[in-house]
Amino acid sequence: MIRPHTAPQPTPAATLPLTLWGEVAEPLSLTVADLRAGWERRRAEVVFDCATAGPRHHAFAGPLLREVVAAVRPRFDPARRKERSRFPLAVSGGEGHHTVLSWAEIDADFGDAPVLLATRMDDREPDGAGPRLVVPSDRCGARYVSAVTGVRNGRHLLGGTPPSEA
Ligand SMILES: Nc1nc2c(c(=O)[nH]1)N[C@H]1C(S)=C(S)[C@@H](COP(=O)(O)O)O[C@H]1N2
Ligand SMILES: [Mo]
Repeated sequence: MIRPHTAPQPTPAATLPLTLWGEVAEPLSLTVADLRAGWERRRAEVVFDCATAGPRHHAFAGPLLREVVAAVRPRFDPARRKERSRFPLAVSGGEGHHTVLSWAEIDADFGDAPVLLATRMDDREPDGAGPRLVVPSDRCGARYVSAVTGVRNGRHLLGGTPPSEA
């Protein structure tokens, strides 16, 4: 009987593509290689704090989240600031970890935060690790989601009528 050297491994989440979906004109799945090739690379040197592991210092590089999301054309009228001000983004990654941002945080007319989908950390480019959300303005590390597989866009994440008014 021929035995493989190693047992077959399940596909790690980190090798899955990143899918931009939700309230967008064109959903899109991107590999780490696509992210490197398709957008201008920005750098961010950051310090963030982890409740369990202490302060982390890293140099990240990759495209701006807002430029990648712009490619799928989120369904808001760009000329209407109120629409942009209430458009949410939910980012999911490895271990089922997920978080939310608002478009206004990253929009140049509002928070203008240079949030990245980093493909490089400390001069290493581990393709298997997947992209990492980098939020340089955050003091805590919880939104530095690693192995990002999804960015869900849209107003369906918010809104509605408070029960007290229904
Ligand atoms: N996919 C994923 N990303 C994650 C987490 C996680 O559990 N899963 N933990 C977050 C938290 S709480 C912190 S503090 C940082 C820790 O980053 P490090 O492991 O590179 O030090 O990762 C963040 N990103
Ligand atoms: Mo953390």
